[in-house]
Amino acid sequence: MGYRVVVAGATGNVGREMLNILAERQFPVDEIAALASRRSLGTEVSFGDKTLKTQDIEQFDFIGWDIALFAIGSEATKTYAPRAAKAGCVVIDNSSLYRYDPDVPLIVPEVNADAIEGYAKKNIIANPNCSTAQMVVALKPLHDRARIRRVVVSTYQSVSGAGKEAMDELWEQTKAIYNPTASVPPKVFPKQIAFNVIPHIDVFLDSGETKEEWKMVAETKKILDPAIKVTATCVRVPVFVGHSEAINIEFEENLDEDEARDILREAPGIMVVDKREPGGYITPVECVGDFATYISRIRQDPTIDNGLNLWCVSDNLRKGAALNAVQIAELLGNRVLKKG
Ligand code: 11C
Repeated sequence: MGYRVVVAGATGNVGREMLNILAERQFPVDEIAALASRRSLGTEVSFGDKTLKTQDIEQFDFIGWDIALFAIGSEATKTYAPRAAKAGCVVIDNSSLYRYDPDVPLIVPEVNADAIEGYAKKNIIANPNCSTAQMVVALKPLHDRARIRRVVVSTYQSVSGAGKEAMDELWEQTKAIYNPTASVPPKVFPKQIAFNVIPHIDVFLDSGETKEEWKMVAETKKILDPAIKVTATCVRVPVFVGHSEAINIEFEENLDEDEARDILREAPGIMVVDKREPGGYITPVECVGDFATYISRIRQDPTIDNGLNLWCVSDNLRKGAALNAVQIAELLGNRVLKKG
């Protein structure tokens, strides 16, 4: 016997990946419902070798459904997550709405799987922001060995994190660069993204940091350790899929680069590609469609005591969103619901 599973937001970048990954990982599904807003109704989506017709989320009755994977943004989540949760369906939510709620666990299974026990307070589990998910996968095994004091991270985030229209904007602007009669002014992004980089993701806060940067701080503390200090600069780059991060870590104890490399090689969810030669590292185009978080360029930071630098790349639609959500569903199934 398997589960009755709902994917809400099934026509979006993340929703489609949720369906792909449920099928790829052979999640024990008895029945699946693909939900969309009225605007996208009638759109068909793939689930393995099947095609699903989307159903109207507004009309959907969640009673009798076990798990709902939500990728519909905070506003719509506010309406539909409590409705699903109240009907007895456990919501795994990809929006930021519940991430900082003390009664909702925020989970990256490689890091804090035991937090799943807290799901029942609201019947909701939160999925982290993509830039946080891949970073905490990399930090966790190193923190276990040498205790992390401070992290300085700069991100290089792909446009798919901002949705399908953002991907179209990069594509159209790139083509227009070669066509002097065409012009594609910025719409989704505040400045031209083609052949450019933009040091701004999400809204600005009074502190001067952006919400994306704040999320990396708050979520790392909730998932991994509230004592870790994090400072982030989040940058949008003209890459379609795959977020990259340059991470500088200061530890309490000494950890040399060779031991760090060995620890990371053994850690769950991580692939180390770290040859000190041209091309001996991973770039975002190479991680697309993969489950792993890739680590390269592991090296000592000689400017501080106990410092290490590394380069971390992952598919933001997968580990950063849909894969992590499906891994949470697997965890919930194995530890709590026990049907599969
Ligand atoms: C981006 N990280 O790349 C964002 C997308 O809080 O789930 C995901 C936003 C979030 O634009």
